[in-house]
Amino acid sequence: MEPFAEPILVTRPYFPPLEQYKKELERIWQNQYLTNNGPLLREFQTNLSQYLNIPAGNLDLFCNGTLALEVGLYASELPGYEVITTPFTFVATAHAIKRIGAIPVFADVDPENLCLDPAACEKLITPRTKAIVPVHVYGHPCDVKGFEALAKKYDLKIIYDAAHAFGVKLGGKSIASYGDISMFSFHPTKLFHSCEGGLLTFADAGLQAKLEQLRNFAILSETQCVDVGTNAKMNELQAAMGNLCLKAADRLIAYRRSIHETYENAFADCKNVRMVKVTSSRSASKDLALVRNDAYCPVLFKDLEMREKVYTELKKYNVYSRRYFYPLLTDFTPYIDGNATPVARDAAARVLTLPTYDNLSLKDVEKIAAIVKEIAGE
Ligand code: T4K
Repeated sequence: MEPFAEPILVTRPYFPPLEQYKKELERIWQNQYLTNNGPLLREFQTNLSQYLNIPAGNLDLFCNGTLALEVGLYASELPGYEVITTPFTFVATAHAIKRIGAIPVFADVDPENLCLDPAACEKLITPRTKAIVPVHVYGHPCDVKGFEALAKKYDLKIIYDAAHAFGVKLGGKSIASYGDISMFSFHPTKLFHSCEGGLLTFADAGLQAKLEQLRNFAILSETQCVDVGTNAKMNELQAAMGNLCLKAADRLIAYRRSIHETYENAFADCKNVRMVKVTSSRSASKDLALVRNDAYCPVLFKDLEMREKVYTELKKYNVYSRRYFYPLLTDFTPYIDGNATPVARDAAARVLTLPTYDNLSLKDVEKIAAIVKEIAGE
């Protein structure tokens, strides 16, 4: 098979029509407001509230997902406590926990959809555990009922890292409605973005004022500072991009569905490669109706050797897949940990995320799948 003429990246950001963005820039120039709760940010907040069907008092915008999570964890009063999370995620999840002075404890994942496993978490709960941070990895829904049960039984906070899960619905409502807090990343590698950006949604509307304070240095006035805040504000250029991308979100999600389906069909009869399942048959939430977002296209190979071969050889065809998420966080210096997480370790060794984005044609997806099968064998 011939290599692609242009590089095929694991993802490429959606760019709204330039003319539309120029119009938004003109508004910013007229407003003479660039950041600090400007009018476009407030508009973006209203638009997201409508899109997600979450009251405007239950969400807040940030300059990126990492700081959003950090501020959400800090506001939940977790410093000094143990927080259980997954080692099979992007490193930002653990960084946010550690940077606020909490102690990340790593539990294993569900073998089917690779989300944190509530049963594995339960075994690690101690009197110092105050929260669990499950990740809806790849946009796959966690076992929200399982975590709800743990929260009740042990009086824990559940704070979802929903960085990948924009647009996902579960049980007829946004996935943002589950747990105490959810964090969404609006980084350009996500299917919905605002250049950089992050969103927190939260069950307790009383949290909003605290989050707004914390993301603005925790200053109340020119003469009052009440906590150790930070600067995590989203600016007007980000909000302008977010507003335009939101108009395209449903179409982008629908197109990713067709890309995912194209890979699914191509690998349906393969022994050496298979798609990771979106929902787990072991999940107590498996019967909740799911609207998926197909944010990523992760596949599992027979073993590490084969995954490495495919990852390397794809580059000869001008295809740049990524090993999201390899290595495990517990292999990184700050997080080396004594807990064994064999399911996560096995997945990290065998997983590869294949290209998916708006401008990738289905014909090209078929060709990528054919190349993968040629390298891995069927
Ligand atoms: N929690 C989870 C579970 C996350 O996955 C993330 C972020 C976070 C928390 C934190 O959220 P943020 O603070 O980021 O909002 C990327 C992203 O930087 C990161 O946002 C993301 N997860 C992670 C999974 O992936 P890299 O280092 O792999 O990105 P990079 O620069 O290699 O880009 C990937 C591909 O996209 C490349 O082939 C180039 C292409 N690309 C990228 C950008 C930014 C473009 O074509 N244009 C672009 O503008 O981390």
